[in-house]
Amino acid sequence: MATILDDISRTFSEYLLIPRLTRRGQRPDLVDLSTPISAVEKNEIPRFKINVPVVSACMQSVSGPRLAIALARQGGLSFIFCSQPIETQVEMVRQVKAHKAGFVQSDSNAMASTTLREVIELMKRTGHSTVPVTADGTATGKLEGIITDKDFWEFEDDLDHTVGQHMTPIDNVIYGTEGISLREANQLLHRHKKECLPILSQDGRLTALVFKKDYEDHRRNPRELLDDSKRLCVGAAINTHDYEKRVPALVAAGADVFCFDSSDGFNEYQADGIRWIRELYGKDVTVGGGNIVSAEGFDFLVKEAGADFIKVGIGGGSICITREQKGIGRGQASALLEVVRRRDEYQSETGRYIPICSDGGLANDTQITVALAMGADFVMMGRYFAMTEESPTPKTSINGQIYKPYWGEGTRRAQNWQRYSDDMGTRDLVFEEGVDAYVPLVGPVSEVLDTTLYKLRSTMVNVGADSLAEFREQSVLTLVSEQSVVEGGTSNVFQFKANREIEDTGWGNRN
Ligand code: MZP
Repeated sequence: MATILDDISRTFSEYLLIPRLTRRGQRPDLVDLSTPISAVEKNEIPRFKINVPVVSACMQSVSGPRLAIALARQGGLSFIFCSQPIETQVEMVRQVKAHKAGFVQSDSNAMASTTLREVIELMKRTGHSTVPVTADGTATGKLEGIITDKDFWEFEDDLDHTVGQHMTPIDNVIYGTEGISLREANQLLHRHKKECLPILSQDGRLTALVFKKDYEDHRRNPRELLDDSKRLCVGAAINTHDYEKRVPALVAAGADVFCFDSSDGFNEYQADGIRWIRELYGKDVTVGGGNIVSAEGFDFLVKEAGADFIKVGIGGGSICITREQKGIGRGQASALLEVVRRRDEYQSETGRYIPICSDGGLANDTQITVALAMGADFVMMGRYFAMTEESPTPKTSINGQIYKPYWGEGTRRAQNWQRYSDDMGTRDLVFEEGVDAYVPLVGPVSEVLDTTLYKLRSTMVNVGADSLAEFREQSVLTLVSEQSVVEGGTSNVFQFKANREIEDTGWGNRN
């Protein structure tokens, strides 16, 4: 006979946190939100940490390069979707890695013989207004000068003139030499009132550029998630069908973290994939497994396969209809609590700490906080990021309000058969497990996330926690009755919507 669990499948909205002692001096802005994303060995520091506990979903309508850049600049991480050819995913990863703070390799170069017409076209195509002029027109050629959009007038000058006639020649260019620190480079920019500093090798070849705007960006975004070469970090989703080709290509492109993208990751194909990565790269590559919703799923992917982190969640996603279509899944709170309990037992037995990601179904800021209080180390969200300026989909006006399309990976539109079929037999989606929908536009990632994280930090202070680890340890949660949910809203008062056309500001009403 089937086993019937006593536990009811519960969701985050059924819980509330009980405040605990807040100590003098505790303040939201002093709370540390950094969190590990790779397995932490006993007495060792994590190999990979993110600065805020949020990552964006492995989805076409969510994690493109623009969002990945915006989120990494806020300290989080995007997982570029894998439901696309290897080459295009690699290109997206490259774009994020090219956006590095500090020393950048020039991707817009010209020769002295290039015409102004050609250089204007290059500037428009790349969006860069500073172009190094090298002997062979490459990013590493001998530097002959610099041309910027201030060196000519597009509608006055003869566009058949050459770059050589308008550029600042090398003798007048302020440059740094290879080996210079970023700090020294920024000091040179400051002293000479320059926007861009070329860095040259001993024999005069261009090796990198340092921009004033990157310095300013960094000052404005101190939480930025950077690798050792000061490039932004980015994650990449992979599947169980082509990881042997996809992973090496993504590693070469500079992807920092990998994550198997599967609606149900409790299977031998995924374990094979994780083991394959471990054998080839050892611990140099961080790889997450999932999705699972039970302790036995955790044991399988961690003990048998060696996953670095585990993603929890089946059927809770805002665009997901897996539970209706297939009758599998679990309430997200119940799933998370069971997996966290097993993770903690595993840590007591072995000393190894496995970060847990709560994936999908987070309907508002409170639920992010509850997920982290229950023991998640970070959360993965699709809808939240699909609603931002930087998501890859176009804005659409419907009845006077701006929306963005948001669709699941289990829709015919996404054609992500690999996520829903781990055996090699099926090539088509026979039925859909997701829907094609719209979400309201809420603004840039930086603004939306700032509010969310500020709320999280204030709740952590209410619980007396200075870090996410303390938050997990100290949190006391209570189940709520339907009546207490009603009590939690406003009661017996009138609210007027003067000057507010939209009452709900984005998260919607999924409580
Ligand atoms: P949400 O943040 O929009 O609620 O959920 C995003 C999560 O839903 C993703 O990270 C993924 O785990 C899951 N997902 C993506 N596509 C589908 C689908 O088509 C889905 N069913 O469930």
